[in-house]
This record gives sequence, structure tokens and C-alpha cells, in this order.
Amino acid sequence: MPVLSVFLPRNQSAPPAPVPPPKPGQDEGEGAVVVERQTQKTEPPRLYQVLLLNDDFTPMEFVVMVLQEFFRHDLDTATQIMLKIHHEGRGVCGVFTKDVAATKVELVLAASRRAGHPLQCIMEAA
Ligand code: TYC
Repeated sequence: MPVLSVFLPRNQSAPPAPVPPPKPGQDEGEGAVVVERQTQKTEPPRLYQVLLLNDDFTPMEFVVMVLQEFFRHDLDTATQIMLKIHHEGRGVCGVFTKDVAATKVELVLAASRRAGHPLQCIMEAA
């Protein structure tokens, strides 16, 4: 049995032969590694607006609370957004990735139903 086989796992061939030294005039790469630039393939995630719709029954205070608790707006901003919805019929609460937007919608609808309000919350591609 040749001595080399003692150091190699079964079914594995011997290591590749060493690279021969460059002949005169040939590029002396000195073992440099060339990394090719990859083309960018990943797109940024699509974004979705979460909106509240106006209705005649949900108390303004509840809408302001929703905007503060679920969308982290301060009282002033939450009040402005609520009034915009009240006057214009709908308004943007925030912009999120798809999963986060869908979760916000579910949480707002659950809280509204639990409180007995008909508040509508939807998401739309931004
Ligand atoms: N229009 C409601 C009222 O007068 C207030 C309201 C604001 C309801 C925004 C829903 O998304 C809404 N009580």
C-alpha cells in the first residue's frame, strides 16, 4: 500500500498538483484571488400603507388612541391624522413591509371589535 493513502479519506483523490512557476514574460499572479462583482439580485421589499377609514360611530378619542398605541404617533400627530381622516374619509397611519402592515391591520381591527367600534383599517401597496 502506498504511504500517501494513510493520510487520505477513502474515495478522495490526491491533492491537485502545485501550480507551475510562471515562465518568463507570463503574469506572475502570486496567488492573488480575483473576486468578481456580483450583479445585485435582491429587490428592496415592497412597502404597504396602513390606512384608517372614517365612519360616523367610532369615537375620535379611540382613533387617536389607536394611532398612538399601534403606530407610535405622539398625541399631536395622532390628533391631526384623526382629523384628516374625519374630514377626508381616509388617512395613512404608517408605511411598512407586507407582514408588518398585515399584522397592524389585524391588531387594530381586533382592538376595535373588542371595544365595539366599526372602525375600518386596510392596507394598500405604497
Ligand atoms: N367620524 C368619527 C366621529 O365623528 C371620528 C372618526 C375619525 C372615526 C377617524 C373613524 O378613522 C376614523 N366620531
